[in-house]
Amino acid sequence: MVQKISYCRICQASCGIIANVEDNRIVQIVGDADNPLSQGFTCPKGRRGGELLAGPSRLTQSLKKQPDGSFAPIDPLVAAAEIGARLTEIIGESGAESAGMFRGTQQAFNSLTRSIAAAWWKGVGSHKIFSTMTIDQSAKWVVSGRMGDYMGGRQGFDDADVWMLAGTNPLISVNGGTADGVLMHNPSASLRAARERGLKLIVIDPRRTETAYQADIHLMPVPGHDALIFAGILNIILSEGLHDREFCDRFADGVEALADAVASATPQRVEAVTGIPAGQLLEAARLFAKGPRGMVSTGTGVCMGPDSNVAEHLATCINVVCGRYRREGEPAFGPAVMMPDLPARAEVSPPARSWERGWRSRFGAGVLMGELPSCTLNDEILEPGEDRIRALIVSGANPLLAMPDADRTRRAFASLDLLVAIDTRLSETAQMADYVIAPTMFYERGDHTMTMEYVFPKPYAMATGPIVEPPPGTIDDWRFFFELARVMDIPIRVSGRDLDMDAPPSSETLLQWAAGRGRVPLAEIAAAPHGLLAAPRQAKVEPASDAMKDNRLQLIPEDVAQEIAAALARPGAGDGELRLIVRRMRGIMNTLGREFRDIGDGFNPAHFHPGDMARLDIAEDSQVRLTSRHGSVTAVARADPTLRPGCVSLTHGWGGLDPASAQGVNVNVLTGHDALTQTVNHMPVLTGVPLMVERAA
Ligand SMILES: Nc1nc2c(c(=O)[nH]1)N[C@H]1C(S)=C(S)[C@@H](COP(=O)(O)OP(=O)(O)OC[C@H]3O[C@@H](n4cnc5c(=O)[nH]c(N)nc54)[C@H](O)[C@@H]3O)O[C@H]1N2
Ligand SMILES: Nc1nc2c(c(=O)[nH]1)N[C@H]1C(S)=C(S)[C@@H](COP(=O)(O)OP(=O)(O)OC[C@H]3O[C@@H](n4cnc5c(=O)[nH]c(N)nc54)[C@H](O)[C@@H]3O)O[C@H]1N2
Ligand code: SF4
Ligand SMILES: [Mo]
Repeated sequence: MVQKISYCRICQASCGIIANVEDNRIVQIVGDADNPLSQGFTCPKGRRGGELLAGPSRLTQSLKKQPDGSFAPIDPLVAAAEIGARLTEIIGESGAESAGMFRGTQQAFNSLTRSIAAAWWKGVGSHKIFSTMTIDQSAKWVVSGRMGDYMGGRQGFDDADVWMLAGTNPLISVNGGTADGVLMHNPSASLRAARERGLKLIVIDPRRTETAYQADIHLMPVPGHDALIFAGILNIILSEGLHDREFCDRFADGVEALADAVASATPQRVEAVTGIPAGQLLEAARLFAKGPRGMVSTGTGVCMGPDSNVAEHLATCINVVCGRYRREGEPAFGPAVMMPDLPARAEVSPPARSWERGWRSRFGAGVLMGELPSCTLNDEILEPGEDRIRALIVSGANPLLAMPDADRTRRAFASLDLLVAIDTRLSETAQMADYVIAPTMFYERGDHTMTMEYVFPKPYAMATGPIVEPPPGTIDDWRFFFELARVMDIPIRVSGRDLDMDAPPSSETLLQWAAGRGRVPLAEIAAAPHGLLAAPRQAKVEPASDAMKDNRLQLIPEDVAQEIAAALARPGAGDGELRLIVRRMRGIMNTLGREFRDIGDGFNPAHFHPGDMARLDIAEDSQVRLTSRHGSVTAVARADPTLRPGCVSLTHGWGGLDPASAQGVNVNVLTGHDALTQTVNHMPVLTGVPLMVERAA
């Protein structure tokens, strides 16, 4: 048995690990205590990572769908040649826009795939590129696009006096919201330590989560009204004059108009709609405003609700009016080590509103951070039109379960002329595909943490080589895209270099080039086996540059003002109304990890407050029928006293193509496009969804 040092790539936390390897198999994974970022922490799914490589669900060869619907093995290079030829044919008939690409979470934790896939896609010339971000927290992109960004950096968690976590449960998700590395490693102990040094924690969550248990104030609202709650908090701060006037005068436009816009959100109104006692809201707003340091950060509970864009906008307004950013002369924070980075300056980068310029889809969607909203993908495939998507490449994603409106997604995918899934197992999406490409997995390939740097709490970097050999039939994700490009005669340019299409570089060379503009040479990073912490990039926040010094954050542009008014007028829940809310499981990463059958229940139960179960005469472990305006599923009921009454919490990522034999149910049968779908990012409502519940026969 040999011990190998590496890092886990199941999620963004990138925890350092030590693996015991025997006969090319990982038999045990433990946290690496010498890793300066994660310091020995791992989560249960990370410790089980080896099973994903060698377990029964692992695909070790690529597959091609046969006329009778079965799969037969195919060499990945032969598959690339056939797929490339078919794509060329479809594009020749219907134009470049008839090809689409969908990128998922597991594309993101692999430094080379995204850039090579993007370079290939540029040559394809289609705008139809989608990712899970627009069914996740793209409200953050929308806020930045409409408000602008302060470029001096956010205040940090380590020296904060107060922190507000809304709609995020980092003790399970290791994702403290706004990508600033809050509570990313050993979250439970880190939070306890922060509170011991005096941090005050405010949590807004309809469930008394693992995180909320540690809160000084836990606001437990009816789900789906975060916009009103944040408006209520702003109203208290601005009407009591608790805001940071100096920061506002220097960097923000529209403070008075914002105060007017939120004036109707009185503590009494917030209480009437959300059930948060008026006194508790006042206490939370004043505690946060007192600071003096610390931020509001939000997660999926806010970004997946109705009015998600304006809720996120108002949360950011709380940070702005309280001035919770690093000022000129304060210590700067920059996580970039291998990534090129902008210097921290006390200035504002103006709103870009990229979606208002350039190309627009026939469904009215503009381009947001280079991509189109995933909620429009089904229309792009199903609605007749000249640029209808006929061919779709799915990379590191399982949209059949992840996308809202599951039944329609399935119809859409079934109608494609070509569906290709690049996946390490026969996911639900792969099962429907014409070709399934079996890639290598983490621990079988070298990589570095470059693309994750922006979410790390410290300037940290690690490089790893492969620690086991990949199954012989597999191909690196990036290499498959390279092969498609070669077949389609598309040149690939990455890291400022044109690749020789007849002689692909090695992964090591590509990783080296990718990190070539970093401030620490890759050789130095690779020589630190446990990863390294870099010295701060820049000591202090610099003054504004001449070109940017007059820019200001736009707190309340016209479209935002209208959306605030609509959100604040939204009625509360009717008597006895139940609402579906989002939840994540410790042992599962979206749809990945269901193969660990002994983690959790092996399915996704529908959790109810015991009082609701009594009222509806639902027994523990009995079958219940959940019906929304989009569809119905039958799930197993479980009592969960941590929930606010009226909430039904059900994890996504379960269920399958055949409900009779699937583990759990697909919650996205209950979600979809409706009147509450957001402008700009077309974000659907995935939490706070009204439900009817009845006992199933
Ligand atoms: N174990 C595990 N970790 C994961 C993942 C996983 O699947 N499993 N997924 C990863 C991914 S892709 C992401 S995007 C992140 C997400 O990370 P988080 O955003 O932290 O996700 P959750 O832990 O579900 O926390 C969301 C919280 O919002 C609450 N909530 C529900 N509705 C509302 C509402 O209307 N208002 C408010 N204020 N709160 C509400 C829920 O009760 C829940 O506690 O996690 C990542 N980490
Ligand atoms: N109702 C509801 N829907 C949701 C959510 C919710 O909270 N509620 N959450 C949303 C969020 S935040 C997200 S991020 C999405 C997640 O949506 P996805 O990213 O589509 O979901 P995953 O299950 O993570 O899909 C990743 C796929 O990549 C495969 N994979 C693993 N390793 C590799 C690899 O090395 N290479 C390749 N090519 N493939 C690999 C896995 O087997 C898996 O099938 O779901 C969204 N959908
Ligand atoms: S939190 Fe868990 S899944 Fe994420 S990187 Fe760490 S060990 Fe892996
Ligand atoms: Mo996500």
